[in-house]
Amino acid sequence: MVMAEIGPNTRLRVSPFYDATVREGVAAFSPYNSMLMPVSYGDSDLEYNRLMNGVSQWDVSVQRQVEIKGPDAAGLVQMLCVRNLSKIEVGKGKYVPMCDHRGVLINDPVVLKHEDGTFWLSIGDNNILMWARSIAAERRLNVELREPDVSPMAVQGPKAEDVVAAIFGDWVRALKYFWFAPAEIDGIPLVIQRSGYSKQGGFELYLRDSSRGTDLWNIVREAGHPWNIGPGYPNPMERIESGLLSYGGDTDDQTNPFEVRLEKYVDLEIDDEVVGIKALRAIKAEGVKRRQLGIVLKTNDRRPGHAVWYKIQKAGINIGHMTNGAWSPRMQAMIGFALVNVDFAPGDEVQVVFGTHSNRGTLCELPFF
Ligand code: THG
Repeated sequence: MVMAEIGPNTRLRVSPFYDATVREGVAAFSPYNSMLMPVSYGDSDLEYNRLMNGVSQWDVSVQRQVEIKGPDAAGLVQMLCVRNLSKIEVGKGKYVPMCDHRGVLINDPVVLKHEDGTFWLSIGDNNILMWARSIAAERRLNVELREPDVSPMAVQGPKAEDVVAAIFGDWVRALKYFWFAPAEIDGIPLVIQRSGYSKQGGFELYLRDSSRGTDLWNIVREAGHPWNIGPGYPNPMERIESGLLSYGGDTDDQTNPFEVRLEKYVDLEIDDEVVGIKALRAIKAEGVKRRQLGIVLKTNDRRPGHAVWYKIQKAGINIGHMTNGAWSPRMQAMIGFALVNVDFAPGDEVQVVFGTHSNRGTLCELPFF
């Protein structure tokens, strides 16, 4: 796609790490939550290898926070999420699907419980602050909703723990998956969580003072020098190999959690007042029509990222879409996610239509690794 520049405007929020990423040589951005997320620094193989074998630092401030506070906070968070959160602990995050009244997936945030009555939803790409406000108002709940001054930076890869421990101390090594704790460095307040959108391990540093973005970036960069740290981003090659879902990328306005492998995060037994739960029970009873599988293409052409979903056909009949794809260094093949009719199964040979020509491919189970 040929793109012109984005004109000056006040609707697009600038990341606190923007200057730092420009200095790192950011080569492309993707729009996300009315912000820009770096998605390339010009050498995708290097950026992939850094994540797989070393450590990379990512501007993921587009993962905005929705803060929910007050006497009814726990109640509202549960109404918004189709996973049972009655046992969520202070200091621990959980990955949770959110649905609308039709049972359609509208986000898949990480929920952080800071204390009784204070939560953050660390959201994917859409306006959950607006959604949460309207649910809270319609149900007359006693909560305060706002976006706090919080901007996550991810540090990901097998050496991420060494880097984060070099900055904050060895206590971070004891943080278990999705647990978080407050911390400070050079007067910069933040929250450190063992989390991040890759399967290579690492942390997310939730910056709590947007005036200190460049400072925090540079602290991580300096500390990571011995491990050859460099810039990265939620990496399409790694995340597709690892089977991580991209809400809005691999889902559309009809997709329910069962179709995209999120069933284990859905608790159908929870209270009827949870938005979408009745619809999900009905969908479950009826059976889903589509499901997400992997696909391996029989071509060695490395294709750029998807700007559209490509049709998948069997004997000339449409059976679904390839929603995203990337070159897989570990498979030495083009791989992707296929959202297909449930009549098709791993092992089936299909055709993917790319504009004027098509490629053969084989459906497979997810994750690839
Ligand atoms: N970190 C934080 N906020 C986020 C994301 C993140 N907000 C937007 C987006 N990413 C939300 N989507 C996801 C998707 C997957 C995961 C986290 C957020 C994830 N999944 C693991 C998996 O699927 O294996 C673990 C899930 C589990 O079993 O608990 O981590 O990345 N702060």
